[in-house]
Amino acid sequence: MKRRKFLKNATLSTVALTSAATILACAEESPKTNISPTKLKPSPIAICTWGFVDANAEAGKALSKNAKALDAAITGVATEEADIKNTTVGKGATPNRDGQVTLDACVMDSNGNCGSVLCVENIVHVAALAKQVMTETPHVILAGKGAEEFAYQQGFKKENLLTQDRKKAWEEWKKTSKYQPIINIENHDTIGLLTLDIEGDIAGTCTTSGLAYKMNGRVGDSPIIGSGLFVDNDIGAAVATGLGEAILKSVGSFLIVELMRQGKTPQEACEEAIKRIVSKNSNYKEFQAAFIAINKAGEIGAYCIHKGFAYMKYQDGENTRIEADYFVKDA
Ligand code: SD4
Repeated sequence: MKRRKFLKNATLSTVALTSAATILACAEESPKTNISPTKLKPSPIAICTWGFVDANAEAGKALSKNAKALDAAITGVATEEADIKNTTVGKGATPNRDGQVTLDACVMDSNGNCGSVLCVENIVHVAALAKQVMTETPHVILAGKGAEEFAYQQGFKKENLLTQDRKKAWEEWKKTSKYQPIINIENHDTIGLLTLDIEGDIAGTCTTSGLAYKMNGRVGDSPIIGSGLFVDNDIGAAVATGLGEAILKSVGSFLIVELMRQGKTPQEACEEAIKRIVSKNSNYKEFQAAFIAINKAGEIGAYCIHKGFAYMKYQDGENTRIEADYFVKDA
C-alpha cells in the first residue's frame, strides 16, 4: 500500500473509532428514561387539584420570579387556606362532628425532606407549619396539641377557624346526623399543589380539613407522605384528593411515582393508581378519588374515579383549567 493511501486509511479508521467510542460513551451516560431529550428542560410549572385559579397563579408567578419549588407551592396554597369560601381548607373549613375545625397538611421538597401536621386547631397556614416541622425539628410529623404549640413557638397566630356560616351548617347537619362516617362526593376542595421550578426541581404540598363532619381525631391521606403526596426529584411527584381512607390503603401517590420510575407517563401512572383503588374497593361508585402527577420533563397526568374533577396548570404565564379523564363512564 502506498504510504499516502495508508495514512489516509489510518486517519479514517481513527475517526471512525473515535466516533464509535463517543457514541458508546454517550449511550452509557444518557439517562435510562422514556423522556425525550428535547423535553428535559421545561419552563416552571405549577399544577393543583380542583379549580383553584388564584392559588395556582400565585404559585406559578412565584416560580417565574425564581422561587424554589416548595416555597412557591406553599405560597400558592396559602391563598386557599386564608379563603373562607373554601370550606375544605384552612379558615372557614367545615368542622368535625363535634364542631371543631381540625386541619391536616404536609410538604415534601426536592431533597426528599418532608414535614407533616395532623389534626391541628386554630392555625390557618398549616402547609407552612408542616415546612417548619421539616426544617426546625428532628421529626417528620407533629400531631394535635403538640403541633399547635409548636406553631405558636414558631410565631404563627392563634385564629378561630370556625366561621358563623360553617357553624350554622354544622348545627343543621347535627339535626339529621346518624353519627356514622358519611362519605359523599361533594366532600372535596382539598388543595394539593405540585411545582417544578426554574432549576427543574420538583416539590409539593397538600392541605385540607379532610372530610366534613369526620370523627374527632380522624386523619385522612392528605398529610401522610406517600398517600396524599409524594415527591422524588429524580422522577416526579403526585398528589391526591378524594376519599382519604381509600387513598391511604393504596399509598397512591408513592405508587404513581414508582410507576413513573418504571417508565410510565404521569397519565398512565395516575390511571393505574385509580384502577388499583377501583379493584380493591367494591364500593368505588360511592366515592371520589383523584390524582395529579408531574414528571421531570414537565409532563402532566390526572385521573379520577368520577367525572367532575378538574385541575389547574400554570406555565409560561398561562393558567389553564383542565378536566381530568375518569373511570366511571357508564353514569
Ligand atoms: C381526606 N383526601 O381527608 C382528603 C379529603 C379531600 O377534597 O381530598 N377532599 O380524606
